[in-house]
Amino acid sequence: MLSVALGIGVLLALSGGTAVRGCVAPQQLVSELVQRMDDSIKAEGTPNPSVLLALNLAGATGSNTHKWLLQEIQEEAVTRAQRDMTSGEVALSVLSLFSSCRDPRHIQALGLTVDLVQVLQQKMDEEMAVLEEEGIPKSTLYGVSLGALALCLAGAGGYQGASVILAKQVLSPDSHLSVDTRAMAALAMTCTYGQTDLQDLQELLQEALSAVTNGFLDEQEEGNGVIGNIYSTGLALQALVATGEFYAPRAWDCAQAFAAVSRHDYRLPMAIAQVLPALVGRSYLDAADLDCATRMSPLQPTLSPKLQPSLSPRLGTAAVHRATITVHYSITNTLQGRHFSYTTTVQVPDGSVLLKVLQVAQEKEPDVFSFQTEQTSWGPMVVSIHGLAANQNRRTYWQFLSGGVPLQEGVGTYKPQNGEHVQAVFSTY
Ligand code: B12
Repeated sequence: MLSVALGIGVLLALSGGTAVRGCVAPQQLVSELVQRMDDSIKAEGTPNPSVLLALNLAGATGSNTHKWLLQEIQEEAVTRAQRDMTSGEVALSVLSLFSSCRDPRHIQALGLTVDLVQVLQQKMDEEMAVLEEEGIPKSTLYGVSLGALALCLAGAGGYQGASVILAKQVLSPDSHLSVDTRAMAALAMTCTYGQTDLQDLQELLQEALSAVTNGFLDEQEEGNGVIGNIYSTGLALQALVATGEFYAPRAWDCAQAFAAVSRHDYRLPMAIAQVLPALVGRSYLDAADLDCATRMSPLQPTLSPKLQPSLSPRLGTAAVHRATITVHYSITNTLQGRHFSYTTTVQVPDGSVLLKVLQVAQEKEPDVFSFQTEQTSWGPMVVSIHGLAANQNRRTYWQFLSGGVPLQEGVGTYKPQNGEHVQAVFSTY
């Protein structure tokens, strides 16, 4: 398993290309993040196209787990894309397959064939129809951005209209898009800008891209390298890598940003997958632009013996002698149907993740604190509490807060402190 082709240094030396000059992170950091992602592949179970995409962009393509992941993603594409995937999920599959030197228009596995680009076009048509009718997309603007980016890289129709909407949203003072969404929209708009000769469209995109990227540079300065939070910083850095011409002649202090990234101990494969491309001077825009000719020669592994195997997050259930902490936990719904509000106090081993708190609360009072999770690319997402389920059509979800401030991590990652009060509040997005 540990035969990841970590000849990263070699590849980086070869790649050059699209990297912003001087903006490449220390090789040790890159190798360690690649290793963590590679270790996660089989442990996670569900194939994650973002991980494949990031490994390819970092040039780490030689491991057996990489091959296995590519095969799994192709199998998922032929069996699930049309029926079960959102536009964003199909787009991520398209990007990951492009970066694996596969033609997403012709994916074959398990004796089946699928044209993923066509599937994506259909899903984006649905997004656009809902957007035009209701002013919000079927999924999210983040998903629409991913879709527009993938269609643009595929040279397929249907991304220009989406990019116009993204540009208008970015420029609207009322839209309050997250850093993550603005970053993904910037990648889609940059691709569109490069593909169009329409002057009106170019001017609109230029204005939007200048607004997003200058905003990111301001936020980076204010946040000492962090743009939004540490988990949105990866995508924001990818956008800054790809959009130099829209903030020129202003300079980007990439060293400050990379120092902030180096200080954070990224463990979640998904978080690593979003930050890693920027650390090697690349972005999702480069997915269809990798050198497939040199891909076939496996590199020698240069694995550092210090690297730890399997660094995926774990529940705090195995500790035998750990001290316990007390956590207060509330669930509140004042949004829909019968309103309710309940609070409990539980003891869990010190260092437990929030999911453990929910589990102990449920064991104590199953009639009140019952809950359900769904496995996602970011770990377990709480989709229902006390019988009240999140609903994509109504745009409702269970939001988690501590001291009134939204958590920046999910229940599978966040570790509450002794005496902390965590609230789950049924909310809209
Ligand atoms: C859109 C979005 C949401 C939407 C999803 C709605 C929907 N039906 O699509 C809503 C508003 C519900 C949401 C909720 C939360 N989110 Co959110 N979300 C995003 C965003 C902007 C895009 C995700 C996406 O569409 N990806 C594309 C699709 C194709 O991929 P996907 O894997 O199928 O996407 C699914 C998962 O991402 C999942 N999801 C979304 N957010 C989260 C968060 C966690 C912790 C988990 C486990 C799953 C999850 O919902 C998506 C649709 O099903 C990302 C930004 C990013 N950088 O990735 C943040 C992001 C993933 N979210 C984040 C957070 C913190 C949360 C919350 C924990 C916030 C809170 N305080 O409550 C909650 C989840 C709580 C819970 N119930 O468990 C963080 C995760 C960081 C981390 N280390 O875990 C991110 C990275 C934003 C950030 N920079 O802080 N989110």
